[in-house]
Amino acid sequence: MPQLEAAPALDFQSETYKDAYSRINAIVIEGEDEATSNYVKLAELLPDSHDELIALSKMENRHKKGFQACGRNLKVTPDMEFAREYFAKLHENFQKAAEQGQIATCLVIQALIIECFAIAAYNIYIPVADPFARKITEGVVKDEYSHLNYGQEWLKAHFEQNKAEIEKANRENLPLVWKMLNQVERDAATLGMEKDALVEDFMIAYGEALGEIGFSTRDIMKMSAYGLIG
Ligand code: Y39
Ligand code: FE
Ligand code: FE
Ligand code: FE
Repeated sequence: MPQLEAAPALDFQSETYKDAYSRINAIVIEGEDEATSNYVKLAELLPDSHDELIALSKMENRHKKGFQACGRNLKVTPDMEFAREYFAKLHENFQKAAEQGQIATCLVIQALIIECFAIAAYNIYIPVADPFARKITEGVVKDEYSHLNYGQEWLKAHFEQNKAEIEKANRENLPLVWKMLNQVERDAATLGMEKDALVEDFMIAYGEALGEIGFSTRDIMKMSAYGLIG
């Protein structure tokens, strides 16, 4: 459901807001940091796209710096320990896939699932963000679409030989994102971000990406359902 227009005004300096921000801001910083290293790893695995992937990695590092500035601007200390724990399982799955040279799995985790999570979160955050963070996030979200597009194009070009691996990666990783979303539902609501809106934006972006790659509507329905049933 779309967010209501007449939401109560947010007090960006209240202790309640800043407490929730310390976790959400940390998640975003940690996510951008992991994305930075994930694209370096992908650059090693895909020598033909090496320079392009290094460029994506540098964008992620800039995003991280932007979001660190958002935290400083609100005088919030991000809870990085919480954030590292938050990403631990997805991080582990990416590392394992990279060690085994499973490029399609790495791309599903970073360039599809994590990018769609970022796109949903940033689009929903922009209208309720403080003015400083809004400007930063508007710049960042444009980049995230180009990252999603990279993954989409590669998976589309290598669809037939990777279809089963993509389905397996979806089944193993989509439920994790669902848990992650549930875990911060309350904090997100404190920042004015409704879970329903996040889920809706995520599913639209993710479903469209799967369709672009070559999955049928029936496949997309089946694959999306794994998020819900775990
Ligand atoms: O590709 C990217 O830049 C993605 C790493 C960033 C992840 C962002 C994760 C956002 C989760 C926010 C949760 C709000 C409910
Ligand atoms: Fe990013
Ligand atoms: Fe994630
Ligand atoms: Fe990204």
